[in-house]
Amino acid sequence: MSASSSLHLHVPEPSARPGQTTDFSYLKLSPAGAVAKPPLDVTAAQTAALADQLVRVLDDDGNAVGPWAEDIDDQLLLDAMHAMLKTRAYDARLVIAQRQKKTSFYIQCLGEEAIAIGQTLALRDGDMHFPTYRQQGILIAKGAPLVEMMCQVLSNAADPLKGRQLPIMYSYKEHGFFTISGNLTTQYIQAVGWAMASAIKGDTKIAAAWVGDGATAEGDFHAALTFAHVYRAPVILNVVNNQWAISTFQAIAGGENTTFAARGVGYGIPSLRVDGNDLLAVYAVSRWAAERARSNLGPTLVEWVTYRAGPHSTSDDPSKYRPADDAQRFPLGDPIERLKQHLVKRGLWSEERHEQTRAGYDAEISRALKEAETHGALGSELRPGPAEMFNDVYKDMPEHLRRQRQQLGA
Ligand SMILES: Cc1ncc(C[n+]2csc(CCOP(=O)(O)OP(=O)(O)O)c2C)c(N)n1
Repeated sequence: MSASSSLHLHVPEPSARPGQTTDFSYLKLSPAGAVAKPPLDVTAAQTAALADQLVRVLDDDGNAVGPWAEDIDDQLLLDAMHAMLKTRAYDARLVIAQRQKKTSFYIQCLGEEAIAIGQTLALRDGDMHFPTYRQQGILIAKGAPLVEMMCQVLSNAADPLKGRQLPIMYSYKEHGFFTISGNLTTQYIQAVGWAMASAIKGDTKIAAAWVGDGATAEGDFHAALTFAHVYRAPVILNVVNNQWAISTFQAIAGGENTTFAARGVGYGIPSLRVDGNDLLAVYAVSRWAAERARSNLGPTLVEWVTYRAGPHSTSDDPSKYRPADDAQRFPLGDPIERLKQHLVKRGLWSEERHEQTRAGYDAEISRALKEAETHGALGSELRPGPAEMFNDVYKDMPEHLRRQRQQLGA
């Protein structure tokens, strides 16, 4: 390129659009077992090379290999499988409920189940997650009440949030699940503040911050990393790189020729890039990061490489912007299939048991939805009364809100 050629901007594009075939070589995968496990007190600079590789435990044959392969309790792996199957069944049923006009909106986490569930199982009760709308697996892994969660999605008379929130924007303090906000990335800096508060109080609890690849482009992401590094806050900074932010490819959020894990290194935060469809890798790395946080060694940033296998939401049609077979061709496969292969290999699981468990959850979820619907669904009269609209804006209702409530006759 000659120095006198005219300037132009580079606009990143995915390698394929509908009807074409994605070239996934941009992912730069490491073989299972190939990436080192550093000591807990590793420095950010020492993780620079790791942030460009990919921690993986499960190989193509379902064996657990390498330095991150831990002695994981059989029961924990079975719990993870159950939570993943239950989450997938929950999502599938609520997508249909949206099509049946029982709710206005839904967001599934298809293909990303291992990440939220693996990390939840690695943390303790009392730790606090600051999730996005795509970590319902946290609630399901923690055994949150399914019927009540569905009542929130249906905005019905039993909705714990009284119909004030868009479906799926749950809030469960008792399950360590911070109130979801529609404004991307706000929770990231809030998680760091919560972790700082835990340290100020001399507590032992840690926070988990969650964000998507697209949302890392928000200013709050950078503020969160700075604060987390400066005060060595006990927080896990999760970046779920599912390659897409609605119709925009991760390259346009800043992922081209670099990784989201590499961002953390620049802020002085030890950072890893991990196979997000490998439950064993998710669990091992989450435990490592949690142990760092609990040992006052500060934050860890983890980029989880995965693929958003479903539409962004029930309002989205991915066939307009990406190849239809992308999820099937994604080289890290499906997290449930990969764990299944491993569990079968360990003699803990079988095809029959898998199918039975899957069908069992389908039935349980259908029953739960029926029960939730007895409290109302979209379009029914059973819903929170209009007076609820004025409560909880402030701790005590000010005069002008009282007047407005009166004007409504509520
Ligand atoms: C501040 C803000 N800007 C834009 C939006 C609209 N919006 C909702 S989800 C989304 C994409 C987020 O993508 P990503 O962070 O990659 O997460 P994913 O949905 O893939 O899990 C956008 C742009 C929003 N909710 N908030």
